[in-house]
Amino acid sequence: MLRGRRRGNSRSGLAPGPAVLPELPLLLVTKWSTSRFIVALAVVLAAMVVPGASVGALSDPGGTFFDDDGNEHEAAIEAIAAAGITRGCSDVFDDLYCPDDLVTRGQMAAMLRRALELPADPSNWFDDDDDSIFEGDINALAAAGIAFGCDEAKYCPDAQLLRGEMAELLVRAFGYDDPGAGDFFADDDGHTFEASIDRLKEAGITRGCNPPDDSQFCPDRPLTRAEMATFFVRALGL
Ligand SMILES: [Ca+2]
Ligand SMILES: [Ca+2]
Repeated sequence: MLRGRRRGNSRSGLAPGPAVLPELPLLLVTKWSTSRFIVALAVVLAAMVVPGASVGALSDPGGTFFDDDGNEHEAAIEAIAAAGITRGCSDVFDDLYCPDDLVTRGQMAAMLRRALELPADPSNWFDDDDDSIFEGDINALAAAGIAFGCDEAKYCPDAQLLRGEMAELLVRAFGYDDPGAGDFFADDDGHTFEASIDRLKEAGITRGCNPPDDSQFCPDRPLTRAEMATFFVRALGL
Protein backbone atom coordinates (compact mmCIF):
# COMPACT_ATOMS: atom_id res chain seq x y z
CA MET A 1 0.00 0.00 0.00
CA LEU A 2 0.98 3.55 -0.49
CA ARG A 3 -0.45 4.38 2.89
CA GLY A 4 1.05 7.03 5.04
CA ARG A 5 3.00 8.73 2.31
CA ARG A 6 0.39 11.26 1.35
CA ARG A 7 1.57 14.83 1.57
CA GLY A 8 -0.24 17.01 3.98
CA ASN A 9 -1.35 19.52 1.39
CA SER A 10 -3.42 16.94 -0.43
CA ARG A 11 -6.13 17.44 2.16
CA SER A 12 -6.11 21.21 2.18
CA GLY A 13 -8.28 23.66 0.35
CA LEU A 14 -11.37 21.52 0.45
CA ALA A 15 -14.71 22.57 1.80
CA PRO A 16 -15.70 20.79 4.99
CA GLY A 17 -18.55 18.32 4.77
CA PRO A 18 -21.47 17.90 7.17
CA ALA A 19 -20.35 17.92 10.79
CA VAL A 20 -22.37 14.87 11.75
CA LEU A 21 -21.89 11.19 12.32
CA PRO A 22 -18.61 11.24 14.22
CA GLU A 23 -18.25 7.51 13.66
CA LEU A 24 -17.26 8.25 10.08
CA PRO A 25 -13.53 8.95 9.78
CA LEU A 26 -12.87 12.68 9.92
CA LEU A 27 -10.81 12.64 6.75
CA LEU A 28 -13.82 11.46 4.79
CA VAL A 29 -16.00 14.20 6.15
CA THR A 30 -13.47 16.86 5.24
CA LYS A 31 -12.43 15.39 1.91
CA TRP A 32 -15.61 14.35 0.21
CA SER A 33 -18.26 16.41 -1.41
CA THR A 34 -21.69 16.37 0.15
CA SER A 35 -23.04 14.01 -2.49
CA ARG A 36 -20.28 11.50 -1.90
CA PHE A 37 -20.72 11.87 1.80
CA ILE A 38 -24.36 10.91 1.39
CA VAL A 39 -23.39 7.90 -0.71
CA ALA A 40 -20.87 6.87 1.93
CA LEU A 41 -23.46 7.35 4.64
CA ALA A 42 -25.89 5.12 2.77
CA VAL A 43 -23.29 2.40 2.43
CA VAL A 44 -22.30 2.65 6.06
CA LEU A 45 -25.92 2.40 7.12
CA ALA A 46 -26.41 -0.55 4.77
CA ALA A 47 -23.43 -2.24 6.35
CA MET A 48 -25.03 -1.72 9.75
CA VAL A 49 -28.37 -3.25 8.82
CA VAL A 50 -27.53 -5.77 6.08
CA PRO A 51 -25.50 -8.77 7.22
CA GLY A 52 -22.42 -9.17 5.07
CA ALA A 53 -22.69 -5.76 3.42
CA SER A 54 -19.29 -4.16 3.08
CA VAL A 55 -18.26 -0.53 3.29
CA GLY A 56 -15.45 -1.44 0.93
CA ALA A 57 -18.03 -2.08 -1.75
CA LEU A 58 -18.40 1.67 -2.21
CA SER A 59 -17.45 2.49 -5.75
CA ASP A 60 -17.46 5.51 -7.99
CA PRO A 61 -19.12 5.42 -11.42
CA GLY A 62 -16.07 7.36 -12.65
CA GLY A 63 -13.71 4.51 -11.85
CA THR A 64 -11.64 3.25 -8.95
CA PHE A 65 -10.68 6.61 -7.53
CA PHE A 66 -12.67 9.72 -6.64
CA ASP A 67 -9.92 12.29 -6.72
CA ASP A 68 -8.74 11.75 -10.28
CA ASP A 69 -12.09 12.54 -11.88
CA GLY A 70 -11.47 14.89 -14.78
CA ASN A 71 -7.69 14.72 -14.41
CA GLU A 72 -5.91 14.66 -17.78
CA HIS A 73 -4.18 11.47 -16.61
CA GLU A 74 -7.34 9.81 -15.28
CA ALA A 75 -7.46 7.10 -17.94
CA ALA A 76 -3.84 6.21 -17.22
CA ILE A 77 -4.44 6.20 -13.48
CA GLU A 78 -7.40 3.86 -13.83
CA ALA A 79 -5.39 1.69 -16.22
CA ILE A 80 -2.54 1.15 -13.77
CA ALA A 81 -5.05 0.50 -11.01
CA ALA A 82 -6.71 -2.16 -13.15
CA ALA A 83 -3.30 -3.66 -13.84
CA GLY A 84 -2.56 -3.86 -10.12
CA ILE A 85 0.31 -1.39 -10.24
CA THR A 86 -1.26 1.04 -7.78
CA ARG A 87 -3.73 0.66 -4.97
CA GLY A 88 -4.13 4.37 -4.44
CA CYS A 89 -3.23 6.46 -1.45
CA SER A 90 -6.33 6.21 0.72
CA ASP A 91 -6.10 5.12 4.31
CA VAL A 92 -9.65 3.81 4.35
CA PHE A 93 -11.35 2.75 1.13
CA ASP A 94 -8.57 2.61 -1.48
CA ASP A 95 -10.58 5.14 -3.45
CA LEU A 96 -8.09 8.01 -3.58
CA TYR A 97 -5.03 8.24 -5.81
CA CYS A 98 -3.62 11.65 -4.76
CA PRO A 99 -2.80 12.49 -8.39
CA ASP A 100 -1.14 15.82 -7.60
CA ASP A 101 1.20 14.44 -4.96
CA LEU A 102 4.81 14.04 -5.99
CA VAL A 103 6.06 10.49 -6.48
CA THR A 104 8.57 9.33 -3.88
CA ARG A 105 11.42 6.95 -4.56
CA GLY A 106 9.72 4.44 -2.26
CA GLN A 107 6.40 4.64 -4.08
CA MET A 108 8.19 4.16 -7.39
CA ALA A 109 9.82 1.02 -6.04
CA ALA A 110 6.42 -0.38 -5.12
CA MET A 111 4.89 0.43 -8.49
CA LEU A 112 7.83 -1.00 -10.44
CA ARG A 113 7.87 -4.14 -8.34
CA ARG A 114 4.17 -4.73 -9.00
CA ALA A 115 4.55 -3.93 -12.70
CA LEU A 116 7.37 -6.44 -13.08
CA GLU A 117 6.03 -8.89 -10.48
CA LEU A 118 9.45 -9.09 -8.86
CA PRO A 119 9.98 -11.70 -6.13
CA ALA A 120 11.04 -10.79 -2.61
CA ASP A 121 14.73 -10.70 -1.76
CA PRO A 122 16.01 -11.38 1.77
CA SER A 123 19.06 -9.12 1.48
CA ASN A 124 19.15 -5.76 3.20
CA TRP A 125 20.36 -3.61 0.33
CA PHE A 126 20.01 -0.21 1.98
CA ASP A 127 20.19 0.93 5.59
CA ASP A 128 17.96 3.98 5.50
CA ASP A 129 14.80 2.15 4.43
CA ASP A 130 14.67 -0.30 7.33
CA ASP A 131 11.57 1.41 8.73
CA SER A 132 9.99 2.14 5.37
CA ILE A 133 6.84 0.31 4.28
CA PHE A 134 8.57 0.10 0.91
CA GLU A 135 11.70 -1.75 2.11
CA GLY A 136 10.56 -5.06 0.65
CA ASP A 137 9.87 -3.43 -2.69
CA ILE A 138 13.21 -1.65 -2.65
CA ASN A 139 15.10 -4.85 -1.85
CA ALA A 140 13.27 -6.70 -4.62
CA LEU A 141 14.09 -3.93 -7.06
CA ALA A 142 17.74 -3.87 -6.00
CA ALA A 143 18.07 -7.63 -6.38
CA ALA A 144 16.77 -7.27 -9.94
CA GLY A 145 19.49 -4.71 -10.68
CA ILE A 146 17.00 -1.88 -11.08
CA ALA A 147 17.15 0.15 -7.87
CA PHE A 148 20.07 2.43 -7.24
CA GLY A 149 20.87 4.42 -4.15
CA CYS A 150 20.83 8.12 -3.56
CA ASP A 151 24.10 7.74 -1.69
CA GLU A 152 26.21 4.85 -0.53
CA ALA A 153 24.00 2.42 1.40
CA LYS A 154 21.09 4.82 1.16
CA TYR A 155 17.97 4.67 -1.00
CA CYS A 156 16.19 7.81 0.30
CA PRO A 157 12.71 6.21 0.10
CA ASP A 158 10.89 9.39 1.14
CA ALA A 159 12.72 11.67 -1.29
CA GLN A 160 10.91 12.94 -4.34
CA LEU A 161 11.70 10.94 -7.44
CA LEU A 162 13.27 13.16 -10.10
CA ARG A 163 12.56 12.75 -13.80
CA GLY A 164 16.17 11.81 -14.54
CA GLU A 165 16.03 9.09 -11.88
CA MET A 166 12.73 7.90 -13.32
CA ALA A 167 14.37 7.59 -16.74
CA GLU A 168 17.19 5.50 -15.29
CA LEU A 169 14.78 3.24 -13.41
CA LEU A 170 12.51 2.70 -16.41
CA VAL A 171 15.45 1.98 -18.71
CA ARG A 172 16.78 -0.60 -16.27
CA ALA A 173 13.33 -2.07 -15.63
CA PHE A 174 12.20 -2.39 -19.23
CA GLY A 175 15.57 -2.84 -20.92
CA TYR A 176 15.49 0.09 -23.31
CA ASP A 177 18.92 -0.04 -24.92
CA ASP A 178 18.56 1.94 -28.14
CA PRO A 179 19.72 5.57 -27.86
CA GLY A 180 18.50 6.36 -31.38
CA ALA A 181 20.10 9.49 -32.76
CA GLY A 182 20.93 10.49 -29.19
CA ASP A 183 21.05 13.92 -27.57
CA PHE A 184 17.33 14.50 -27.93
CA PHE A 185 17.23 17.14 -25.22
CA ALA A 186 19.40 20.17 -24.57
CA ASP A 187 18.92 20.52 -20.85
CA ASP A 188 20.33 17.13 -19.91
CA ASP A 189 23.72 17.54 -21.59
CA GLY A 190 26.32 16.05 -19.28
CA HIS A 191 23.65 14.87 -16.83
CA THR A 192 24.28 11.60 -14.99
CA PHE A 193 21.22 10.10 -16.61
CA GLU A 194 21.46 11.65 -20.09
CA ALA A 195 22.11 8.31 -21.80
CA SER A 196 19.04 6.76 -20.18
CA ILE A 197 16.92 9.81 -20.97
CA ASP A 198 17.78 9.46 -24.65
CA ARG A 199 16.90 5.76 -24.54
CA LEU A 200 13.58 6.57 -22.89
CA LYS A 201 12.84 9.09 -25.63
CA GLU A 202 13.81 6.67 -28.40
CA ALA A 203 11.49 4.06 -26.87
CA GLY A 204 8.62 6.53 -27.08
CA ILE A 205 8.04 6.65 -23.32
CA THR A 206 8.75 10.37 -22.96
CA ARG A 207 8.29 13.29 -25.25
CA GLY A 208 9.90 16.01 -23.17
CA CYS A 209 8.73 18.60 -20.68
CA ASN A 210 8.12 21.74 -22.73
CA PRO A 211 5.47 21.00 -25.33
CA PRO A 212 5.08 21.62 -28.16
CA ASP A 213 8.81 22.15 -28.68
CA ASP A 214 9.78 19.29 -26.34
CA SER A 215 13.40 20.30 -26.59
CA GLN A 216 13.91 19.80 -22.86
CA PHE A 217 13.45 16.89 -20.46
CA CYS A 218 13.66 18.68 -17.07
CA PRO A 219 15.77 15.88 -15.54
CA ASP A 220 15.92 17.43 -12.08
CA ARG A 221 12.22 18.15 -11.78
CA PRO A 222 9.99 15.89 -9.62
CA LEU A 223 6.87 14.44 -11.15
CA THR A 224 3.37 13.86 -9.91
CA ARG A 225 1.68 10.56 -9.30
CA ALA A 226 -0.65 11.39 -12.20
CA GLU A 227 2.26 11.93 -14.58
CA MET A 228 3.86 8.70 -13.39
CA ALA A 229 0.70 6.79 -14.29
CA THR A 230 1.03 7.89 -17.90
CA PHE A 231 4.66 6.79 -18.05
CA PHE A 232 3.66 3.33 -16.78
CA VAL A 233 0.87 3.10 -19.34
CA ARG A 234 3.32 3.85 -22.16
CA ALA A 235 5.97 1.47 -20.81
CA LEU A 236 3.53 -1.40 -20.33
CA GLY A 237 1.37 -0.67 -23.38
CA LEU A 238 -1.77 -0.57 -21.23
CA1 LIG B 1 16.93 -1.90 4.34
CA1 LIG C 1 21.15 15.92 -24.30
